[in-house]
Amino acid sequence: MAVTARERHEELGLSLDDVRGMYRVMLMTRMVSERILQLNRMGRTPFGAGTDGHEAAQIGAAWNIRRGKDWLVPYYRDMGVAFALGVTPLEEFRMVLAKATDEHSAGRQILNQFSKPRDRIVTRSVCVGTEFPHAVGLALAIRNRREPNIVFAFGGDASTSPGDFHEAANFASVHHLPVVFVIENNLLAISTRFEQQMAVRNVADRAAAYAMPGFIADGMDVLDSYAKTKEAAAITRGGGGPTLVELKCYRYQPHTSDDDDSRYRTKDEVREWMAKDPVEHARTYLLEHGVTEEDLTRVRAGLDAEIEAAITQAESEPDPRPEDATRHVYAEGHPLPDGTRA
Ligand SMILES: Cc1ncc(C[n+]2csc(CCOP(=O)(O)OP(=O)(O)O)c2C)c(N)n1
Repeated sequence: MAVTARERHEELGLSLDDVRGMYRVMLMTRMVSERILQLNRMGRTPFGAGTDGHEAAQIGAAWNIRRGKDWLVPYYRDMGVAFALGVTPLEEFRMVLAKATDEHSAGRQILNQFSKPRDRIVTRSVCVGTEFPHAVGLALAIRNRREPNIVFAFGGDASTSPGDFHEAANFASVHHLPVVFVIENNLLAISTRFEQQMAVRNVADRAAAYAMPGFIADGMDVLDSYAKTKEAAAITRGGGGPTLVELKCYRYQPHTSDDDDSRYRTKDEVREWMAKDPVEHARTYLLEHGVTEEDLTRVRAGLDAEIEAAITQAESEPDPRPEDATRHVYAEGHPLPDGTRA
């Protein structure tokens, strides 16, 4: 009997159904991201920060996170990571529209500051890099509690420039903590290009300074992003201490809905990266492996219906009440000097 070479996904321990599942979340992320920008241009949402171009990096890496067991500290561009862990378009639109029903911050934070205790998704501030000391503190806590889980801390390339990252990486490596740093390198920090913000050629080169293994993945390819993050996570899960994965990708939309990207990049550069569209790339892989066009059309139609229903539902829900402005900001119920309670 002829021995056939195993397919890439099989080599990684994934079924074709797993890859189809990854593709569904990638497409969901793309469609929601585009819809947020459209609604912004129509004056129906205040602000957006597109995920387009980061889907393979985010979903490939996130497929290694064990939901409800491992801890996730995402950054503001990580809608795809959150979707991979079960956050829904309805939750997203409640957040985007700052509705009272938003379970992540009850309409307090700007979009994508995910917070979901039951799934161990931990919120961070929008200040770039501040997530890393929090993530490392978490890693110390779970190590002290002898939890068999690990922490995934996400950030952009520029989040590895402030001191927060270096202090966190140093502490994690000295104390051998169970944390994987996952860095989405889209070559830009708003308008500041990669070469202007660090002298090393790769973010992964920084790992050596902290005696951590550093991996580089093609962040436009979901299977490579999955594979490299899997290797890093295996070391960290096995007690090998912190690791770092750099996912090389590109952001297609402006930095946010308030940014004019024509001032710092050419249309040609964007077009060049568009030719490597991670969602299209995953779609082609599925078609080459026997998934039909009809099946993928059904996936898109199902997502379309879910997303439109989510927008209608979220828009119909109440805004936060002015009298609740300080709720979820200050502790409630603690004793005051006059004997009453806050
Ligand atoms: C401490 C701090 N400095 C500056 C900013 C303003 N700021 C917001 S996003 C951003 C760029 C971050 O780039 P990167 O980490 O590469 O992530 P990307 O947005 O490209 O995904 C900057 C400088 C901030 N939020 N926090």
